Amino acid sequence: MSGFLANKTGVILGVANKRSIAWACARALADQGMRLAFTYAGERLEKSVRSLAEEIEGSLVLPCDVTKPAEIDAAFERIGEEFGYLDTVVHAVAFAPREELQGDFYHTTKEGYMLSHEVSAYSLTAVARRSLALMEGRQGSIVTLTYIGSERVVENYNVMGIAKAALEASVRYLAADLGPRGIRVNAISAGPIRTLSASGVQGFSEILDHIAKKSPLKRNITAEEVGSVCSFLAGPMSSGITGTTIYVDAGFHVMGI
Ligand code: 1JT
Repeated sequence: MSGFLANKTGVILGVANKRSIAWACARALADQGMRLAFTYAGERLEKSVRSLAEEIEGSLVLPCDVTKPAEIDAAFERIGEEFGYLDTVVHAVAFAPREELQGDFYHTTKEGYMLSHEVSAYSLTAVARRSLALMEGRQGSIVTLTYIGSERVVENYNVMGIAKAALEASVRYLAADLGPRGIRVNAISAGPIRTLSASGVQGFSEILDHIAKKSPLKRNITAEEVGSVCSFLAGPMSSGITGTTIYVDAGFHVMGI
């Protein structure tokens, strides 16, 4: 297969269904010739991920609940056995209990705080550590997803904003640690997109309307636009970029009032 990611391999964590940003990233990487492994968290998602992965030739599907160290170990061991090496990790995993994404932030429970950070922030470091051996000497690239709620107050985003701030700081520290090994680490700050995660978020339609009205491009972004930037960050065109956050948000983040 030709394409600028031919003979490269990658793993995507966080596909739930065909609307997932992770799925758009997978399509973009596969379109450039990358061979992919997909992970799913819990049996509930296995069928959906397997049926999507079937669309991508030669792909691998593995369980990996990022709160279970043994599952992360096993997933990377299998990737090593099947692929022999790894070039790209796409971390598209986040979770917070629904009740935490509404009302006042100060009501955040300790349990909600800890769980959201474990799944959405710490997991990047947990996964990065396991990928090192497989990425050695291959100019690897680690890409994660974030949201502007990490740097500005976005009503209802609440504890996820704190977790995404920790995730973005983790990107910088990991970039410094892994740069000497040739591994780059970056985040994509995506504008709001109607995905499974967004479903049930109070007032999500109003957020989309606001972006369409106020952003420089006067529209919302698509998951495919995030996928394109993901393939750019995975490939050789971004060889000088690490530790940073790239906005795929129709320019919304530059606006004041
Ligand atoms: C999670 C969820 C992480 C929704 C997310 C997310 N990152 C972005 N979104 C969409 C979103 C959500 C809210 C919002 C604006 C955008 C849900 C499951 C947990 C992880 O606030 C107005 C709440």
